Amino acid sequence: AFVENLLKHPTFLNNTYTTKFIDTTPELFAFKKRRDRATKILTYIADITVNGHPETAGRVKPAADLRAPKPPVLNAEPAYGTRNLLADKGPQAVADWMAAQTRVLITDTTMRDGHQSLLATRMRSIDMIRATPAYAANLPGLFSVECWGGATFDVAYRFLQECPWQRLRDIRARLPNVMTQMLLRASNGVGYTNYPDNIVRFFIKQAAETGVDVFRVFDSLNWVENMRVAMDAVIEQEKLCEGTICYTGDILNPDRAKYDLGYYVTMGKALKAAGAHVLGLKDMAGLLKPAAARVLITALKNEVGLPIHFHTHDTSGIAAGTILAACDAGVDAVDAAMDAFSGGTSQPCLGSIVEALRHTDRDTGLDIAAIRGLSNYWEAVRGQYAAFESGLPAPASEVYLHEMPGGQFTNLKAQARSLGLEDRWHEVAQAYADANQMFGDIVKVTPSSKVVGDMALMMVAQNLSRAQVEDPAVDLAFPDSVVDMLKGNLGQPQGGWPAGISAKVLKGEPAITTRPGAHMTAVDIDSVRAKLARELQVGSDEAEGEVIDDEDLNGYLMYPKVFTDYRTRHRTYGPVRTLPTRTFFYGMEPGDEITAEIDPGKTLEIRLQAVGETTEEGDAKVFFELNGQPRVIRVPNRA
Ligand code: BTN
Ligand code: 3PY
Ligand code: ZN
Repeated sequence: AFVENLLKHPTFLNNTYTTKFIDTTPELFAFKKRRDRATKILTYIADITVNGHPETAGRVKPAADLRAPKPPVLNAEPAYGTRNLLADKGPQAVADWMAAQTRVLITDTTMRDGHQSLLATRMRSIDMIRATPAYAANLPGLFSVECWGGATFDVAYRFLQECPWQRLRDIRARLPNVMTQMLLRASNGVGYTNYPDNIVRFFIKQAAETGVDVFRVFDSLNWVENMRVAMDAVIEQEKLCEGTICYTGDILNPDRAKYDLGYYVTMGKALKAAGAHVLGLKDMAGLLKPAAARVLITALKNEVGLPIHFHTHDTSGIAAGTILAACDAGVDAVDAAMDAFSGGTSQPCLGSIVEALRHTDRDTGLDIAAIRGLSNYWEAVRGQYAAFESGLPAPASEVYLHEMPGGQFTNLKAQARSLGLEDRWHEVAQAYADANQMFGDIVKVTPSSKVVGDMALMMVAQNLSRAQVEDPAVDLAFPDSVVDMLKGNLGQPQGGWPAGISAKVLKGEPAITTRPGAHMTAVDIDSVRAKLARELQVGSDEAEGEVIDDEDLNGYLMYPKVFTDYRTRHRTYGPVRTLPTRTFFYGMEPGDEITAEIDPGKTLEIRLQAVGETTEEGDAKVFFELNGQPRVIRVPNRA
């Protein structure tokens, strides 16, 4: 009944939604492809069962008695929500509606920043897709569901062996009434470096078509000049453009005068002039303290006049206090993560914020039982990813020293571990702060935060002080990312790059001070498509049925090697995104039975019978039952 309702939904009918499978697979080949895909999936399960998954080796295993995640019961048909308003009346009407609300509007970040900040971005699409109908049915009053962009794009292809576009399409199909939201790094797209303007536009057009409603656009140096191409493209797509200020420093601290109240108000006005429908305030490290939030939100409300959407991280443990202060000061919308994915380096707790505001004039009106139902589901989901828990056991005021973004913290810690520096973490934190000052006290958010992180790891690994790094007499090889940034390839920070360190890093090479995109030639997208088709041998027997559509091309343009590696693995392993998460990361035990829905209504029932001896050639024989029929799969035993 839900699907029927969805299909009849006016917004849905207006859309050109079809599944990619229908688009790209001639019916003629359906039978053959189904059989092939089943064999591929069995090969994957056999491989992981015999050899283990490279990413979970040596990591904590999920509890053996972990309850299976059970999505909440749907209470109602999806009620009219923000997405309907956007489709009916356009983005300016959504912004006007926001400004007219007394209640605080809430964005749920669980499916993007929540797992990016707590689980190294490893949440798989299947766990999201199963939750999405409950958002549509039980929480239609949410402002938006952040579920795409940031690091999720890259990680989907690179580590999860799944297509990020398909994730978006699948979420969109189940969320007809509430806006989806993505995080876009302006000219850096969803990557780590500036892309040519036409690639940025091509990407945004595709994201809008596949299903993004709200684009939170930021620049890693807060350079509005470098945000215009992306903002214009969002506006052209008639989607909600959230032009975003990244917050750093402390407006109440006279020693950090570079980023004072005037700086943020000026930037807010520039974003409004650039066409933002909504002003995003992105406190990526969680540095905005409650008293400062009161001052900042009040000033931005009065002097910019756009509705304000506030995002923060709970690394310090006081982010909920900041949110409540922002609510007092008249913020329009705030981000929070479902309880089970909140706290620490993630967003503060959604259910608790909703309850804190209950029976006040800013009551969100959200159903706390519906929130609990979803959070209980997310709690069971999180348990399956125990191998990727990397976090912070307790709140840490150290964040005010290092100023690391919540989304970077666990990643940098993992990088430090891989370099053997984990027990020197507090030195990394200090070096990060020193590197920031050395670069002139910059905004630190992807990708500028990665550059500061690379510099900090080098300083700790080589026992270098800031003074030594800056000393012209000490010869050093700097990380590539540092050279690239000081060449101007990420854009310009407030006040420009410091002359001393620039001269030392650049060793006489030239730097630009104008917009990087203005120096890049447009990519000929159709010739890239042809080249990629040749490289992947699309049209050959091996690639039977494959096409390179605009979504694929966008993946390739952002991450060429990551994309082609993904496609190559896909040929061997098939649609492994349909496997349950435990199977994907740990394989199966003899006697286990799972199902995998490889197309709507087409389900594989898979039972692992036994893992046989390894042959003289080094192959393990793995015995399955597939839809009741015996199947034997051989995989190389590398264990
Ligand atoms: C990765 O590349 O780390 C994630 C994708 C999984 C690749 C598969 S897992 C089974 C086989 N064994 C490997 O080491 N890689 C592939
Ligand atoms: C990203 O760009 O991925 C971020 O989360 C920045 O905060
Ligand atoms: Zn964030």
